[in-house]
Amino acid sequence: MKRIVILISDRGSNMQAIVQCCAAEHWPAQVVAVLANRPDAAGLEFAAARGIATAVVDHRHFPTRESFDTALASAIDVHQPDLVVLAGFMRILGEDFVRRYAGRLLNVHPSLLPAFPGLQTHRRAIEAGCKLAGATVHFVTAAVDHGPIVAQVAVPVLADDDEDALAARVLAREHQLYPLAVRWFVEGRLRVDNGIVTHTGGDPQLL
Ligand code: NHR
Repeated sequence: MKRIVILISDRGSNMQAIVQCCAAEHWPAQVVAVLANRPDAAGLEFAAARGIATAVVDHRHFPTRESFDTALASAIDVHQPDLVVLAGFMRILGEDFVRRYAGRLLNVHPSLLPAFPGLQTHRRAIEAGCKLAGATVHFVTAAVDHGPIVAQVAVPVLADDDEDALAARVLAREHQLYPLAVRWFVEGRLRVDNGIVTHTGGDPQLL
């Protein structure tokens, strides 16, 4: 059984989707812990109610990013994960942290990367007049939102969309995309060559 640790900052709706799919689809994996950088992250209750270990590493209690990263890594390593999943985790992680979990650290970002990395991605897509938006699951590297792309999903941008409307349309598809990508990882179906990720069974990596 592969051991998954999920990091959240708030509701962790993608965490919830992964926990539910993992159980319902009998993945060879278990979500062993959900960790948050905020004590009020609502997703902690969801996890605790399902018997999943939870912990908070509050970034505000650390004087530097490095000391936060070190404490977070210690809290993660207690659970000996095979995979660490960022699910709406909102703190940029430093080089040492990323190196420690290289090749076993995933994120979902709500844009069609490499377009619109970083924050306020939906607003920027609308302002640019994009007709297509979406979400990307990628391996996490030191360059934020620039790691090897595992899978993507596309949605239309509609003429009267505001940020919230577009965000909701993208998020609904993230809840399909992210569990699928995590499942591929725990089933050992992903290969990375020169920064290009392929599904070894040839499954489509665009939903
Ligand atoms: N860390 C690394 N090294 N690489 C990535 O690809 C990362 C990462 C940490 C988080 C998620 C990402 C997203 O999906 C993610 C990818 C937050 C910020 C940010 O600017 C940027 C990207 C992402 C998440 N955070 C501010 C900071 O100073 C804090 C913002 C806040 O607390 O609301 O860390 O979008």
